[in-house]
Amino acid sequence: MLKRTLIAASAISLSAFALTACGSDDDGGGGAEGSDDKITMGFAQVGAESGWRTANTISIQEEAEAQGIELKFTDAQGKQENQISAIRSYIQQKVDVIAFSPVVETGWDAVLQEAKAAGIPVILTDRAVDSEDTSLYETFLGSDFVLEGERAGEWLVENAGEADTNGDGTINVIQLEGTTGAAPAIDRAEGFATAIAADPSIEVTASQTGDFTRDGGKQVMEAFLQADDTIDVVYAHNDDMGLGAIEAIEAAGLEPGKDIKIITVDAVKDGMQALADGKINFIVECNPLLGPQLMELAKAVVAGEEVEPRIVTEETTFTQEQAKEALPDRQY
Ligand code: GYE
Repeated sequence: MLKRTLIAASAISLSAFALTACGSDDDGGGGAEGSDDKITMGFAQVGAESGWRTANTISIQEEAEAQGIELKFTDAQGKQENQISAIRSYIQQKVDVIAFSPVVETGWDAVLQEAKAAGIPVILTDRAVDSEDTSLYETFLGSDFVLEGERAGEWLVENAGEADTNGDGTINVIQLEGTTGAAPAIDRAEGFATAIAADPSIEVTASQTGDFTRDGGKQVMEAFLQADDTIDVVYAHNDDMGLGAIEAIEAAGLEPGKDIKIITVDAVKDGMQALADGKINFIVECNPLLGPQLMELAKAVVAGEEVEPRIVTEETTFTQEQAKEALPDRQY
């Protein structure tokens, strides 16, 4: 019911926009051609922190082009305040639809209220917000990060014997967390903790953020290796941090994948190559190719159609053998 009223409200404001837009010169003519029906999307991206993010950005840009959607794109360089200003500027420019991938989960209500008051529909893509008011966005398209963490933990439970690399009967896990406060960091930690609770010999002995970057993963791992010589397993919330950890492990004279087992999330090409090479032991896939679904959703919400409030992307997992098979056809 509420949804219908909202859609009606945004339809009215869109047609008001069409009437006034010809006189507007505030966006250099971009989406302001009132007569043509090309959709303008404002997209506020997190940044360029990882291979996953690069693949996600390319997918969005290519698909906007392919589907004839005019894309205004900003890179927030990992800062929430930059994303908020980008969204405010899209509201001012009266785009038809705003999509964004929130850096962190909290602190979005005010700017989303502004978009709603302006009648501009918002689509969350990749990451969620923790707002109670679900009328502030049309839908959330992205992965189930809790499930991803569970898949990582279940693999470890099933392979606990071989993961006890120093054979002392306990499996000490180091966790490299994603960006603090980001949905995938929170949820991947939660899902993993739930799954490993099935085996009391598995314990997360240290956990710190590497900010989803290769460099962050490397630095945190260097510090952990100096402080602790009983590490059996690294669980990294993304491939890039796992790849950084591999560099630190090799620099310490140890063999990644053997002396220390490594589990990561994403399955981007570099991660898959390291998995096929035996340096990573297991990867949980997280699909970055959200462009096609996002553009379809954008068209639907702009047309005032009702869309599913939550769309979960389909994903799998990869062992070393499966990575060897999948690598030749891997797109990203
Ligand atoms: O796993 C990580 C990226 O939000 C799912 O962000 C995304 C995560 C992805 O930086 O590599």
